[in-house]
Amino acid sequence: MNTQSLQLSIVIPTFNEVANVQEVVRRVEAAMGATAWEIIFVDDDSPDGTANQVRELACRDPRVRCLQRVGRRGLSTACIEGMMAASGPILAVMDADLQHDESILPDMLDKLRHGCDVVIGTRYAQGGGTGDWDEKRKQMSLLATRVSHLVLKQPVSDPMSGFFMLDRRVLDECVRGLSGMGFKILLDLLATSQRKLRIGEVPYQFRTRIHGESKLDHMVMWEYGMLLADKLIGRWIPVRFLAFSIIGGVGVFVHMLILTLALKAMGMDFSHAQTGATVITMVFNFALNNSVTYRDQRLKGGAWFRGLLSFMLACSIGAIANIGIATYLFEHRTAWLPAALAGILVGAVWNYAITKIYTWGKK
Ligand SMILES: Nc1nc2c(ncn2[C@@H]2O[C@H](COP(=O)(O)OP(=O)(O)OP(=O)(O)O)[C@@H](O)[C@H]2O)c(=O)[nH]1
Ligand SMILES: [Mg+2]
Repeated sequence: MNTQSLQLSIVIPTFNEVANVQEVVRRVEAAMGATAWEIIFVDDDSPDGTANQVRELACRDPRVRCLQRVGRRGLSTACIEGMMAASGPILAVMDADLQHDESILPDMLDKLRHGCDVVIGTRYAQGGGTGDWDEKRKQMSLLATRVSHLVLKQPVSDPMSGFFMLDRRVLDECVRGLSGMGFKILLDLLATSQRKLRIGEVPYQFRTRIHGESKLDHMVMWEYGMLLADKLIGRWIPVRFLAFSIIGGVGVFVHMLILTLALKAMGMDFSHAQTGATVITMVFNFALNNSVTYRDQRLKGGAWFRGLLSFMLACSIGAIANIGIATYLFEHRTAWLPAALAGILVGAVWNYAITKIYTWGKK
C-alpha cells in the first residue's frame, strides 16, 4: 500500500458497468506505478448492482470509493459530484467501460505537472483515433466538435472527450457556473472558465466496448443542444424554461388537432371536446417534459402518476391566472393581442416555476 500523499483522484461515472469496474481498477493500478491515486466511482443506482461491486472492491482497497446517487441520472452531474468528493490536487475523469486508454494517465499527469491546467485525452490528434466507429458516428462527432467552437474560447482538438485531467483549482474557479447538462462535462468546463487555460493534449485510440451497453441514445443530440443553449443564453433565460415553453407551444398544436378530431370526426359538442383536448394535452405536455426537460430526474411508476396530478393542478391554476390577467388588461385598454400574450407569459412562468419545484422537486 502506497503511503505517500495522494496525487491523483480519478472519477469514473458508472451506469450498469458491473462487469467492468474490477478490471478498470486493476488497469489503473498497473498504469500508475508509484503514483498515489484514488478512484471514485459515481454510480446512478445501476440496476445491475455496480455500486455493490464497487463497495466490495473498496472493502479490500481503500483507494477505491463509491458515491451512489439515487433518483438521479446524468453523466455530467455525476462527474461534477465525484470531483467535488475527491481529495486529490489533480483530478481525472475517465469512463468505466475500458474504452479510454488508462496507459496514457502518467503522460497526462506529467503534462499537468509541467504547466498545464487541463490535459485532454484526444482522439483527433496524430496517434489518436476513434477505433471501430462507423462513418455515421464519425460524422456526428465531427459535426458536434465543430459546433462546440460556438462556446469555446480557444482551439481544442477533442472538446467532446470524456477522458481528461485537470488541476483542482480549475474546477474550484468554475464549478458554480457549470451547466451540468448531458454528457459533455469537459466542454462545460472549458466554456465556463473565465480565463485562458493552458491546455495539453495526449492522443489515444478509443477502444471497443467489450462488456455492458452504450448509454448513448437518440436524446444525446438534444442534451448537447441544451448544454450549448445554456452556455450561450443561460445567463438570461433558463434553458429548461425554454424547453418547457417549446413543449407548451407544441401542446397548442396537439390540442387543436384533438379538438378538430373530436368536433369534426366524432361529432362531439364543443365543451366536451374542449375538455377532452385540454386533459389529453396536459398529459402529453407532462409526459414530454418528464422525458425531455427533466430527463435527469425522470419520474417513473407511481411517482409518474403523482407527478401528473400535481402538474395538472399547477397548470389549471396557471390557466386561471392567464385568463384573469389577460381579461384584466383587455378591460383596461390593452389591445387583445398584447393582453393575451401577457396572460400566456404569466401562465407559462407560473406553470414552469411551480411544476419545477412541486412536480420534479428541483429547487
Ligand atoms: N453515473 C452515471 N454514469 C453514466 C451515465 N450514463 C453513462 N454513464 C457512464 O459514463 C461512461 C460513458 O458512457 P457510454 O455509454 O460508454 O458513452 P460513450 O463511451 O460516449 O459511448 P460508447 O462509445 O457508445 O460507449 C460509462 O462509464 C457509463 O457507465 C449516467 O447517467 N450516470
Ligand atoms: Mg463508452
